Amino acid sequence: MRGIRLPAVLGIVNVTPDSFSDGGLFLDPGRAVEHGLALAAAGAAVLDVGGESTRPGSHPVPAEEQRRRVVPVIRRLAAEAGVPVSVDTSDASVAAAALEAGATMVNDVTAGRGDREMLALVAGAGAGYVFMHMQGTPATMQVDPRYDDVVAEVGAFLAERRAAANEAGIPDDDLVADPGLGFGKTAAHSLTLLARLGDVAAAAGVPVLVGPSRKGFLGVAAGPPAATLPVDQREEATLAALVWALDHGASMVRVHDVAPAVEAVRLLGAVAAAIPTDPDPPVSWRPAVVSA
Ligand code: PMM
Repeated sequence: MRGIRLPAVLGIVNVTPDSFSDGGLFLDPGRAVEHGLALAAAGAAVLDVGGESTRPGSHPVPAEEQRRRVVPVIRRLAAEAGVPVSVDTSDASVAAAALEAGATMVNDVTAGRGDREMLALVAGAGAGYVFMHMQGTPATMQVDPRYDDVVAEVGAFLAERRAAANEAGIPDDDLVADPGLGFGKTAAHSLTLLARLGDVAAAAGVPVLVGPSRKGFLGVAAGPPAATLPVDQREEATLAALVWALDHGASMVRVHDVAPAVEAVRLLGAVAAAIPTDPDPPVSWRPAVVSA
């Protein structure tokens, strides 16, 4: 992704009354801007501003209302935050208004299938583009999602949407693919996508973003047996998931709580830098000899 050093942390600014974990907290534009500035100060490389919740069971928000929510926030963050601003929308008219207000990236959970104008708009603006896999629509996507092979199907979808974006004039340097954790997927599907993220990234052919932050599959997988962690107790599981993802092929993570994610990125970088390259390493780095 041009202009963004990878791996990168995207900080979420939801200007919505009903997002699943922070709905209503930042509906007031002043509070949303304050929150975005705090996320940038905590090390977010990008701020992702959205005016439409895509939580399971949600319905589309009219474009005019999305514009009313996000444009004033994006205008101020683009001027003051010192980091690129992305707009989380699948509506091209909302994306156009956001780009005009200073956003330089579009995060589209429909990967261009929600609005036929989207790919051409992004290409014409020379903007960055995150395109995500989703089975169905938010209204019904969690009603019995099914795949024969979730990794192959999501990988093929991302490859097809990358080709469509290229065809519309968006170069690979501006593209980021997202397997869409929790979007038309059971907990097992999301875990399988994380487990085989390297295969998903190879199929996509462009940098990969994942958004595990506070999602339901974490509550299922990290909670005690036969229980689910409530949404306000999923930060540790979020961190574990994103460390796994960054170590297995992700180049970007989209999170609510930026500071721990930034620390995790730094730590992974430090560990990677400490990997010995010496073909004849000192004794302490050699595996211990276990005698029978
Ligand atoms: N998740 C949500 C919203 N937008 N965009 C991308 N690219 N990937 C995601 O996983 C994603 C997204 C839902 O989470 P939120 O309501 O907390 O923002």
